Amino acid sequence: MKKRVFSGVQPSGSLTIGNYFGAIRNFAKLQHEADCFFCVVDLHALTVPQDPATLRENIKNTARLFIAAGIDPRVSTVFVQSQVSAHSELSWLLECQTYIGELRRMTQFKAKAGKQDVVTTGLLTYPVLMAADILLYNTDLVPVGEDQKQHLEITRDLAIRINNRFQEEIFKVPEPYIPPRQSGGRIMSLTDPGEKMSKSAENPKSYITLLDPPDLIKKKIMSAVTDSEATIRYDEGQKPAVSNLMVIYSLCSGESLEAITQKYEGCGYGQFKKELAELLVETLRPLQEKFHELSAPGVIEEILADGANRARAAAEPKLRLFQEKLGLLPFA
Ligand code: ATP
Ligand code: LTN
Repeated sequence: MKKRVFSGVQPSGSLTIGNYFGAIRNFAKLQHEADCFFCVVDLHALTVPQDPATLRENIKNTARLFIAAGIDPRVSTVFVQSQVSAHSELSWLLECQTYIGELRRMTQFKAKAGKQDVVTTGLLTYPVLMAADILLYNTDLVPVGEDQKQHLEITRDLAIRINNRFQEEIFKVPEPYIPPRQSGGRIMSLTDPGEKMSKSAENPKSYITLLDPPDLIKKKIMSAVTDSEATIRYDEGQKPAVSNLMVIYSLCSGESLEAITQKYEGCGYGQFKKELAELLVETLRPLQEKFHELSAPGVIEEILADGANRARAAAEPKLRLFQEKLGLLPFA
């Protein structure tokens, strides 16, 4: 039996190279060995304010980028969360099994709540909806970046809690699939190497999107912060900014961090950055070309309609099972 893989990406902006190296590139790799579901989690994006027209475009563009990055919609199921109502339905049932205290402790909640004037309940219960996404599909593996580790732990805790309560395996307990930092698990901001690169950050110089044109990529890399030492070596603690650029270089070229250190011995940051920018432009070029082909009217809509049908069929039996276990009436 093939393993089941599920992951989601928020349509909260244009996807960054952090999303790509941390998650989406691995989606494309996993689809050949596992039965994969990749979801544009639009309901999660609503936990912070969104402009409706922009959100609608971002939902379609996120799905287009999945496919441009190598996900084959005939092999993997690509769909939009709000089109499969089982996600919202299970989320409520799980909320009734979740403690407020465990949600308040989430670092992402604390960080995002600190930036809002008012904090909605959705921002707090966000990890429960994520648990619903994952648990509906009997998921074995969840490929995500390092920042999602805590959310996966709460998903596992919920599954274990419910299975214990009913004394049977209702939900499969999923495993995280998180790359080490040196392989893209946490790509840092180009302007503040203490923060992760994020598509909803205020300063666009802090991130590179998958659709940035070559000139803009070059500008952003050339203006990325470094340090005053002027040597290229990997040291996360002492040289976080340069280490981050080296990780991006290594992910683009396939060279090890040691090989990059040797190659640039005695070179200044200027030459290293210039070559990194060129590498990144070449890495993103095929993806950008494919993205534009997918922009023809109706193409992505058809893929998503088919994906939603497949996802509904896979998700509904689990929702019905849990409803019945809880004492709700069987579905007529
Ligand atoms: P937002 O800025 O709206 O919070 P985000 O850019 O953090 O969004 P998500 O949609 O939350 O992106 O994440 C999609 C996937 O990309 C998740 O698996 C997440 O762990 C991964 N990811 C996000 N940012 C990074 C990063 N900087 N490095 C590695 N992986 C990342
Ligand atoms: N919370 C995740 C997005 C997300 C997700 C999921 C990831 C929502 N549901 C299910 C994996 C599996 C994020 O912010 N990156």
